[in-house]
Amino acid sequence: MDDLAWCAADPHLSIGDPVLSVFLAWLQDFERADAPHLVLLGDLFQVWIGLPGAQTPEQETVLAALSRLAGNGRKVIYLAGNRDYFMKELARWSPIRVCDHWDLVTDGPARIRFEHGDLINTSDANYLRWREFSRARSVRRLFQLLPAERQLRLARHLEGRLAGTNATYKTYFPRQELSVWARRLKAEGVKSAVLGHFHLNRVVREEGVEIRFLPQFREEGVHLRVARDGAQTLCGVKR
Ligand SMILES: [Mn+2]
Repeated sequence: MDDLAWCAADPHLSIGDPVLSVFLAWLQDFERADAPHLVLLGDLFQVWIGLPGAQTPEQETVLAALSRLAGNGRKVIYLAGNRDYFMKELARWSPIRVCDHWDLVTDGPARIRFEHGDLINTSDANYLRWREFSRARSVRRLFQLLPAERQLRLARHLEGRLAGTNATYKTYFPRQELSVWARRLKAEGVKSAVLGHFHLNRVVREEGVEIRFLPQFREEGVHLRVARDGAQTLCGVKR
């Protein structure tokens, strides 16, 4: 095995979700493979609150598996998505590294940028304000004062609120904003990027940057493997 990284996007796991066992089996496959990096492109759960008291049993199970990987020297990188809250907090009490974007350095000429993708549509000011507000430190402090079961209930409420925002956001493809984003990457010397969030299976070229939209783990049952030379392959997931 010469993979540098395995990557999955948008599992959107929920309580009692049958896809949970598929995801855990995939983590076991990753454990058996030699790849040093596990890159999770965000929105791993329907809603994930990164506070220690707010974890569902499913989240505890996944965290235990991810912690075991990290304990064995694997790097677990989490790109925060729009269903993820207070994830910087999660990075404080778990071995998961949380980022808004992250670059994989390959043996080939290209660095590969990984990002969830919800921040690209800069014309959706309402959404960006909501993302900013819901993740603010003051909001987190208030949230932390609530008992765990109220934290979870509020999480469900947030989920409902988010559904509307997300639907509006997904009704069109932000071609223009994507091009602005790609230009910035190019200026940073990044020529290749991987995005989740859009639930598309597509590779496009914008401003000379190759952008891969990684399809949803739960719907399409695929993940991405990146070889040491930077070559990308979409692979199926055992069900
Ligand atoms: Mn998303």
